[in-house]
Amino acid sequence: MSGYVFSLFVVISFCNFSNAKVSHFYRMEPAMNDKVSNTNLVGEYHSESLGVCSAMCGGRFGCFGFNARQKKCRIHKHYPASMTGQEDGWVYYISIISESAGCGSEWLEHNGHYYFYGTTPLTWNEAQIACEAVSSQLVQIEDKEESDWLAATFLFKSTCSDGFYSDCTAWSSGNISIEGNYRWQQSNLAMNFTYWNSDQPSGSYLDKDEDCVEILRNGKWNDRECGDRNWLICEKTKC
Ligand SMILES: [Ca+2]
Ligand SMILES: [Ca+2]
Repeated sequence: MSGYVFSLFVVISFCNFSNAKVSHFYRMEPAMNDKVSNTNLVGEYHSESLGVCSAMCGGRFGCFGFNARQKKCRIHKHYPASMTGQEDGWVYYISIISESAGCGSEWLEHNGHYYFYGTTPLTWNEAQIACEAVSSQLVQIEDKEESDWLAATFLFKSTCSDGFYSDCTAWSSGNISIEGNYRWQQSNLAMNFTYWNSDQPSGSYLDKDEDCVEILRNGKWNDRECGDRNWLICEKTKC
């Protein structure tokens, strides 16, 4: 029963999803269109629009189909391996990150933790939701070794521009907005170790709302406005 209560909560809390956000979390999967399957099916629901349908899915399930003619929404926990029935009007969307659920090849292991690196530009809140959708959290950095490894592995690229803060950066779970001091948001632990880039954090003395923490390509950190779109790194301790 608790599962149903949780699902209802998810639907309510994601009602502010807009159609525009669909493209940040999902990509269309034309191979599934005009078909149905009961494999991994969470349910079929009435839905007035694509936005409402994606809100029901909420970034927490692997994929969903929307049928505009029938105003129906089919939510699948994971991508179904085969589509068994033919039914016109269905258009399907697959979560960009949920495809990497579990610890598949896109999760890199380092010191017993697993890391996923995503280059779909998301706000800090969206990035947090995206990591939670695959049973992980935005990365929490315990020491210099971890920060240096993350930067060297995911962020330092020959294609980075000269603008040090303009690309090759990624959200961590660091945030100052709720408690008034820097914490790792999802674990709610205080930051015992910090590794700020020179002149950072700058939000307080510039009087700007730079409440979220990103990692730069040199492994050091910058406080940045949470509504900015950025790459993300998710971390989990078990698969
Ligand atoms: Ca960590
Ligand atoms: Ca800053």
